[in-house]
Amino acid sequence: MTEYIPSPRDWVREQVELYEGSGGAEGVTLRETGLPVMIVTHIGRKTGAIRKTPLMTVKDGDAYVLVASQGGAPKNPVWVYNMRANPEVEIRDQAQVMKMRAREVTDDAERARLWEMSVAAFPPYAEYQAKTDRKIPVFVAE
Ligand code: F42
Repeated sequence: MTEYIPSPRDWVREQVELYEGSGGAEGVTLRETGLPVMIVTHIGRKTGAIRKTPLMTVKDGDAYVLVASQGGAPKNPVWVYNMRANPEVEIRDQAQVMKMRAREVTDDAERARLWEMSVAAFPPYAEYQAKTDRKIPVFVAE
């Protein structure tokens, strides 16, 4: 069995434990915002270990949009590199668990459409983009 390495960040690790431990009944929103969170399970590109990353839930029909905002930090979150190396992911949206493939969105028009949708779902994404010089990577899991 592949090893699971929890996030080194306490609040992230605890959210994953509560979310998965309750079968998607608890810990499913981002703190005071009350907005929905999903858990993206993927594989570390160097360790080969299982990684679990909570992200805001952004839906485009049956597909999910993954926004690598990391609060507008100057660097990409490292899950971006894991997903570029291995696009096979599992998305947990509350009690629903789905195997999907994550594709980085490179087409400008498609990114613009998905970005607008992401900001509508989670308005702070707009502030995060304004805070950083990097163009925030966007993936779509389908
Ligand atoms: N982050 C976002 O970017 N967008 C969101 O919408 C978002 C929402 C959200 C909601 C709830 C919540 O609890 C957290 C949320 N976060 C959101 C934070 C998100 O879950 C991640 O913590 C954040 O994006 C940082 O991702 P990260 O992949 O950089 O994680 C760090 C903390 C981490 O785990 N680092 C590990 C470490 O040990 O330092 C490395 C993990 C790793 O994947 N290692 C790879 C491996 O091989 O195993 C190697 C990677 C490499 O190339 O070096």
